[in-house]
Amino acid sequence: MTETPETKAPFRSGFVAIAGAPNVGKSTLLNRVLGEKISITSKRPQTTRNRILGILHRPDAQLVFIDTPGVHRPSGELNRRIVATALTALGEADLVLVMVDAVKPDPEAEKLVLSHLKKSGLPAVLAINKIDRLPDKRALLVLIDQWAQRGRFREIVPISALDGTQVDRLVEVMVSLLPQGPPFYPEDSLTDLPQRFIVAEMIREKVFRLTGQEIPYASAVTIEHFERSETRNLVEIHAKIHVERDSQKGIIIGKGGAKLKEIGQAARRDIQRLLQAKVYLKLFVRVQKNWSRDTRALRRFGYE
Ligand SMILES: Nc1nc2c(ncn2[C@@H]2O[C@H](COP(=O)(O)OP(=O)(O)OP(=O)(O)O)[C@@H](O)[C@H]2O)c(=O)[nH]1
Ligand SMILES: [Mg+2]
Repeated sequence: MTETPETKAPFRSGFVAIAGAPNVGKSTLLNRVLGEKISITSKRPQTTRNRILGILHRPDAQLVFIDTPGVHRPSGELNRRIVATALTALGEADLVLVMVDAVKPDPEAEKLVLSHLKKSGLPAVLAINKIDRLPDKRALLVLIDQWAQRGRFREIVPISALDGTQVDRLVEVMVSLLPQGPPFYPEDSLTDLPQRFIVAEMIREKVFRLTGQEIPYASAVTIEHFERSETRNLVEIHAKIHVERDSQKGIIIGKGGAKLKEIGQAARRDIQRLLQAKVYLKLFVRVQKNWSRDTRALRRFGYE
């Protein structure tokens, strides 16, 4: 009996920055790839405000994804910091995953991303997302053709982050483009973010999803108290939702406290799943005038 030597593919690892216009589905893709929700999503643009790191472990590779805020022309101090966060992430990456919306182009943001990509000299893959919304295959072929002319992508992969179409294929492509090398993070780690941060994000997501008008953009969340009782598998959390005006506080609290209750209940469900424990969540609303323009407040709320 002859034995053939094992031809094992070399282990690959690296950082993948997910970059694109606001609302194209970057965070949805990250959650889909990880099979866990660590990055918040909403139908509104500018949901993500920080660099969100998520680690995918495979037998042959480790992909460290950096989900970034959507790139746009910033107005105001908060937005300026948010966009800077996104563009800085490019500097950390081995590979850039550019994401675009198949049905809603954003020429200004796309131009900005492409020009930074070019400056970085990094290899890039393009994901054309939301193809579930395209009328037919022909429309997709036209899009692929247009994008092939616009940028120098190693590969263009049409996907649907929402229903998972072609996401596996996209991951395979990215693995093949990563450098060879050992993993960066231990096998059981999903993110480098503290649990408290993700908890605050989950509350912010409910504010994004359950309130309208200017409220989402005028709010930030901080965790004031976080205590785990191991004996009872219970976590007690007190969080503050900061808004800029009394009128906004009124909207968040709602008639007889109904809106705040709704936000709390929805957030609690997500947080319980994340922490694998029963959660006692208490929410407070605080008015801090013009926090989004106040350097100290921005830093305290985590927007460096
Ligand atoms: N139909 C469809 N909707 C999608 C798909 N992927 C994401 N979405 C939706 O698009 C919206 C924006 O998704 P997000 O993941 O928050 O987008 P993002 O790029 O992270 O946005 P920012 O953080 O604001 O930059 C949400 O309502 C998602 O459900 C997709 O493949 N198909
Ligand atoms: Mg996002």
